[in-house]
Amino acid sequence: MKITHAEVFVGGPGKNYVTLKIMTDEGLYGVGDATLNNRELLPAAYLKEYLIPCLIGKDPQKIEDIWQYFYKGAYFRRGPVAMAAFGAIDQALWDIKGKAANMPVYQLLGGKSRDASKIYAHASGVDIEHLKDSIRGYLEQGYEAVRVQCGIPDMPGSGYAINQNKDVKNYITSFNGNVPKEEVWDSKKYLRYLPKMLEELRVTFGEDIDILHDVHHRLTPREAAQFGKEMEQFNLYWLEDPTPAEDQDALKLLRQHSTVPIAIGEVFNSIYDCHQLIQNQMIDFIRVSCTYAGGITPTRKLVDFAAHFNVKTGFHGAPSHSPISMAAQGHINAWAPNFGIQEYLVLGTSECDQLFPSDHFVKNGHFHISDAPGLGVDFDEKEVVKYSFNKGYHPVTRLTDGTVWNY
Ligand code: GCO
Ligand code: MG
Repeated sequence: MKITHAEVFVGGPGKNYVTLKIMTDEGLYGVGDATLNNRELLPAAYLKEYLIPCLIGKDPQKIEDIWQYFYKGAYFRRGPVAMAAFGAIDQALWDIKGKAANMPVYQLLGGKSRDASKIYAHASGVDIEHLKDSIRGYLEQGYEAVRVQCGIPDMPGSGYAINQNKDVKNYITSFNGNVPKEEVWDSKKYLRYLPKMLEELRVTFGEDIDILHDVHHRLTPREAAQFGKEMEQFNLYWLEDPTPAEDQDALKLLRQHSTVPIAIGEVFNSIYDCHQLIQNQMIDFIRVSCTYAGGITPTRKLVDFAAHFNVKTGFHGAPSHSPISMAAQGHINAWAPNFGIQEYLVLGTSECDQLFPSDHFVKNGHFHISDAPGLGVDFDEKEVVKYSFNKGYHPVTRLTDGTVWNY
């Protein structure tokens, strides 16, 4: 089998999905997701200008060899742009291999370890009453786990990921013009309010619901240690990104002071970014995504490595991931012996389903993977022409005195 051509498409309903389609001389094709949120044109250009020309004529069955060829051949290794581009190629090749074998990808990985994989939804509110309504909405749909984010009193327009306009796909992207939106942050107010918020949620919703919370890299190591200690009483499923992920020593203090489960990794691109965190058991959940971490091939190795140190998966599943990478992660989740939970944003608009048709489905807070060969998700080229690229940015955060802080 040979790769004859490959094409990159940018666009989607409310999102600039970057979709790669790889075609072969046997008529089989595969699809992959290279969407790098708010920097979408970069992996698209990397694919078009540098990678696709090297793919032509290669045997798509040699997934490992092709991955090594691009990773080692790049010389400048890792980085989100390159890894998202490699990730899309890798997903598309697994899709082709599954179709050629007439098997879903989870079978190629070793078969199912569970019938369906637990997912968590994003509940948020400008204040606690809105947050509670948002949580109720998910509980009514059968979710057992929710991430909770709430506006902080006296800190207007801030608090990470507060979905003010109920637009699930876009609340972390500012599309307003040529520069990013700016937000204000005050850790003191946040640290004072969060215990009150969680106490009220436990009183209202009881002990059974799994509660997750994302700090989004905003605390100093000392603040995180104090906060983690305080969080123990609320029995969180996890506390995410308490400190900026590139300062891994920051976690030592938190670990010494608290047993709150820690989830980190959405900004990591490879095992080299987290092998020490995993080996030293500084985290409980690894949150890489199959796209930004270079595809199924390296992610599978990372998951296996983590299993030896009792670290579970909790893959990133923000709205920027297209249904293709969600499917790729769905296959890994179905197999992984150390699966924990999957972040999942309900993209299920009819436009999105038309662009990416599939039989995967969500029911009662669980992701059910289809038995279709390959990744089990298609891409409709006729649909994508309806969408054009819209530039967006992540917001920039400043402290009240104007100092730039971590978004
Ligand atoms: C999450 C994340 C995201 C990021 C986003 C950045 O836990 O889902 O923190 O929402 O902010 O992926 O592009
Ligand atoms: Mg996060």
